[in-house]
Amino acid sequence: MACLCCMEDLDFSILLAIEIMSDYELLYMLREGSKRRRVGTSHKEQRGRCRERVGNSKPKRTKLLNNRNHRSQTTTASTATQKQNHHHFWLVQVVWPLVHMAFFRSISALSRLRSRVGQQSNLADSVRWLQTQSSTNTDLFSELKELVPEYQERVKKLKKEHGNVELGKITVDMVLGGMRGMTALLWLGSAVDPDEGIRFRGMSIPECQKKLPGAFPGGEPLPEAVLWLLLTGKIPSKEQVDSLSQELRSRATIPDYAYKAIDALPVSAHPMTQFTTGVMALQVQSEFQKAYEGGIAKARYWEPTYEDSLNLIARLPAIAAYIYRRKYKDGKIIPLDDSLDYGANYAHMLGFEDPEMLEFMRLYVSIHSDHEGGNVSSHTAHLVASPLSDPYLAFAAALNGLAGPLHGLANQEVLRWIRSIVAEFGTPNISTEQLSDFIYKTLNSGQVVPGYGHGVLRQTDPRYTCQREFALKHLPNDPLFQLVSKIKEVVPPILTKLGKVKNPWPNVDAHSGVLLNYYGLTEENYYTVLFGVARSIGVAPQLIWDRALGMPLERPKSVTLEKLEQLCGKSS
Ligand code: NMX
Ligand code: MLT
Repeated sequence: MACLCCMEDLDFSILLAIEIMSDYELLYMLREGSKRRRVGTSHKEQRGRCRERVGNSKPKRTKLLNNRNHRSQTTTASTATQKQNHHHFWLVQVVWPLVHMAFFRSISALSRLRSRVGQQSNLADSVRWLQTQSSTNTDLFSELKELVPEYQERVKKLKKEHGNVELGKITVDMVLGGMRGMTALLWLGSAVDPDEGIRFRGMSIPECQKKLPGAFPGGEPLPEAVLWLLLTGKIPSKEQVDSLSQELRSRATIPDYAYKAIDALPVSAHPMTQFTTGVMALQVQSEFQKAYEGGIAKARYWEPTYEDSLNLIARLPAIAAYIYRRKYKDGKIIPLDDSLDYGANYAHMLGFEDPEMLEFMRLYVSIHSDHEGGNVSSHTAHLVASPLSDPYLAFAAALNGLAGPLHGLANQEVLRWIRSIVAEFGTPNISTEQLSDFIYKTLNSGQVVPGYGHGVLRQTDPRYTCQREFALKHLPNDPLFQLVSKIKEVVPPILTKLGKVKNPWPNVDAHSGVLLNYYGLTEENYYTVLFGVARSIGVAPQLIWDRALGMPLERPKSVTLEKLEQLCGKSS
């Protein structure tokens, strides 16, 4: 700690303290490790982790302990009472080695941090780096289990000490305006800044692309990595992500009755209707429902919620692919490939093998996963889960919200609209004037321009931008991509001129369709199913945390029109 006092840079001191704390945490783990209840393979892995860490420091420890043994033997010979021996034993055998170890590890931490901080742009980056370094556990459940008490404590403290802090005021506009701008939900995984867009656990999309493991070096972030990040707040290593990929594959078996439930619908049913039906059929296997009926204690609700969530995420691609093949292809199921990651496997089961399409699917699923808690699908899932409905019930409800054209169905509407432009002019290669006329035609017929505008964003959606970058790299000459680029120039000034649109810029849905179409997924009515599969990766972590944090049943207060008028009369 002496080193800390010499530090001029406060950030650096904080980093050092974090590193030292993680060393003490390790000592604590070594001591407490045997007491922990272990689950499945995670037990082995955590034991492995302890062994590995002990193993690494063994030479130092052995030397120290040998020295202490030597001194201890000498001392024992010269002391008079057993009591003194006892005290000395603890001092020499336990306390002194621990102090030594912490000291030397702090010195080594200091030197590691010195070199590391030089490479980091800011404190947040360095803290995240440290968080990554502090975990080698490849079992997500046990990783989460370690975090739960800490988060519970934080929430308890907030409630106890700051329960009355005001976060804003509620206006009539908010009540009549879809609760825009009303901060009323806790959501751990992500937050949307109106100008910068989404951050997953504080990380922007470019940061995720740089720091989360991909299928190959420099590849797009793997959806499994996003899941790990959203759930734990930690950047996973490639080893952790590979382990999660494997775990998801091992959970991906679909009961036959789920296919039969979908088959009971006419093939003409919209893919989203078929998808929700499939998810409802999967609910039959809910671990949470079983555990609740078996009388599980509230403190452990999150555990079967975790099981349901991982099973749900694991099984969605196969259900979704079945719907695609049933509706648009030969109806034959393409089995999961045990060598592929989550996003690539989904593409493979749909029937695509082009490595570029597989890579696009990784990006697609990652960026569509989460968009804080207030969007219709995420909020719906959280609301429906709040009376302890299990994750399948909650997610099926979320999908029904996603299926609305102002939310997730917009991706379908965008490609349909783009196709109608091409149909109108007989070519995608049209002038700015022609495009402008078409946009006015859309608006004058009382429709919205799909893919533009947002409830929170006030700038171009970074999810649009990263898809554009992908397109620029892989399909710059695609005529529909070029049309999408032209639309991005022409729509915003027109929407701005209307004077009422708060965000004239493109959102995530403005771009995805042309990329999917380019790679051969041309059936736009299916696009929202892709969005739905991805959204499970953002929603499920929050459902788990809702149970771990004991979040209550959601039940806001409504107001009648008469009461609202009366309240307004009073305040004017
Ligand atoms: N085209 C035409 N009018 C629009 C558009 C648009 N793209 N966006 C907003 N407006 C209108 C909106 O209909 C409203 O008109 P009115 O007062 O006559 O009802 C007015 O502008 C004010 O709306 P905003 O406050 O700017 O937007 P709001 O937060 O209410 O709605 C959306 C957000 C996303 C629902 C809206 O922008 C929209 O309908 N966009 C097109 C559909 C779309 O792309 N949805 C996908 C959103 C992303 N996602 O994946 O979920
Ligand atoms: C989403 O991804 O959920 C959409 O952008 C809608 C939203 O955030 O409201």
